[in-house]
This record gives sequence, structure tokens and C-alpha cells, in this order.
Amino acid sequence: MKKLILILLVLPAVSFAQGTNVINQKGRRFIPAEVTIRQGQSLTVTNNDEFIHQIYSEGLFDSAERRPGQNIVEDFPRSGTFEVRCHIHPKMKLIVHVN
Ligand SMILES: [Cu+2]
Repeated sequence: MKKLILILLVLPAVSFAQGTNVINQKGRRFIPAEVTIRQGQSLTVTNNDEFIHQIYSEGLFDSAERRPGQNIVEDFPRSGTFEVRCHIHPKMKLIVHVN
């Protein structure tokens, strides 16, 4: 049983290693809270929470609200480090490094 739990925990990490840029919103947090992508790549943010979320990044985008189970896809056209936040939950913070 312990082995099964370990496998379930490791699986999301494997999908990130393969270049799937997916961030989860869960427990009023971004998971993972920091990600590195390449310039021009997009980021998919999935609301896996019990709450409505949205995302914004100063000067880049300010999305509509998303219900649980819904996705937001945003592009990062410039390189740099960006802070992504949620208007509804000011403590939520995601750092995106764009190379
Ligand atoms: Cu939120």
C-alpha cells in the first residue's frame, strides 16, 4: 500500500519532466509554486480545488474566473521571471521563469 501511494505522488513529477506545463490550483495554492518554461510556451492552470480561482500577472494577463475542473491556458511571450496570482485569494502565488 505504501508503494502505491509513493507511485501516485511521483507520477505528476514525471509529467512535468516530459514538458507538460500544467499547474494545479489546490488547497488555495499553486502546485507546484514555481515552474520554468521556454519563451513562447503556454502554461495550463487547472482548478482542482473546491473554490473558484482565476490568474493574473501584471502586464501579461488577467483571466476570467474558473470553476473547479476548469482550465486556464496563458502564453508567456517574453523571457523573464513573472509572478502569477489569484485576485480571489491574494496569498496564492506562482513564480514562472521563462527562458
Ligand atoms: Cu484563487
